[in-house]
Amino acid sequence: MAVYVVGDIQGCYEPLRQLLDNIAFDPAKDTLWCTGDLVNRGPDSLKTLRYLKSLGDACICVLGNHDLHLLELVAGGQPYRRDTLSDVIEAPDCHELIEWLRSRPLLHHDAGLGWCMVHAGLHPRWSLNKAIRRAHAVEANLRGDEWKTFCQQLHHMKFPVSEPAKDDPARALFSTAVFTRTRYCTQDGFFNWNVRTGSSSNKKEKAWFKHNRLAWVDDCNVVYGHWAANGLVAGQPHVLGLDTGCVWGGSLTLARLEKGGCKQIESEQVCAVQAKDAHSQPTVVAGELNDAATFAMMIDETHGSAPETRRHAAEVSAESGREESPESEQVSRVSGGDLPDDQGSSG
Ligand SMILES: [Mn+2]
Repeated sequence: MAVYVVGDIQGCYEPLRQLLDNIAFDPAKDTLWCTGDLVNRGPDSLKTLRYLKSLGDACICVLGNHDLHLLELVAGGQPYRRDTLSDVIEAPDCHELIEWLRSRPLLHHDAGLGWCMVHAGLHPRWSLNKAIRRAHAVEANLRGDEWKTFCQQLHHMKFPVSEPAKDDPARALFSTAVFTRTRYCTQDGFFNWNVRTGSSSNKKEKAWFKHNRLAWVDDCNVVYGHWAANGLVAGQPHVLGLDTGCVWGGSLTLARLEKGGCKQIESEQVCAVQAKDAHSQPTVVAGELNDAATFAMMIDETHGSAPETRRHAAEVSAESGREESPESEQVSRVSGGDLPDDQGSSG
């Protein structure tokens, strides 16, 4: 009866299955949480979706920006050059998979466990209850009859940098961006949707979980993905960041969640597999859930504490900055209009 949470899969189906084999995941007893970005850029988006859907109630996924991009494509949006979503779109069961995907939540909260999961982040001024209300409002749009209209808005419109008024239709766009794209924001809730690596030049902007006053902090711990350039964020008071960039040549990381919070996330609760590139067979870098030594090694590799691995982290960060185009290409779309794929991505 364990709850496991895995970081951004992005179609890396083989590493996922290897990771689940390593922990002897049993869907009859265990639950798998996924931090979103289930699909795109990796080789096996279709297999990944089919497998996660087949797990039924044993799997809880929140939506990430790449998952929303898939919904946007089905709703008539334009594909990006590096998309690897055509296998899903051309699949005979595409309709069933899309219906399943658009009914996934943006936020999942387990009160008994004391953990909440989102893809990217939360607003510093949102309590947990307010965040749940904001997520429900977006989910109603995605699950409703007008879901394609909403996805077209997500695809074409610019995200507000701060929260619009209650009756402003852009509020749902802003909430969607908070849950699925957040990295840097100010204490007052002004979000920078463009900076994704390194640090922001605006001193008031910090990583969303690093502000002094966070309205949700007394209500739950938060597990998230999305920020591969930051690598594994563990041992923090309130957050657990699990996107270790499998699709960029990093690793796919899984943790076992328990009551009591992030400081209890110790070595024996985390394991990871690494795929040299997204198309090769994964190798275990920290496959024993109780092997503290290999876990420490993995932190070095993903967090960049040794010179060799700092370089690796920099490569991952540069790569993700250049390639994560459902974000960057939206930036180019709204600011530059018809820039080619690779331009405008530096934000
Ligand atoms: Mn993401």
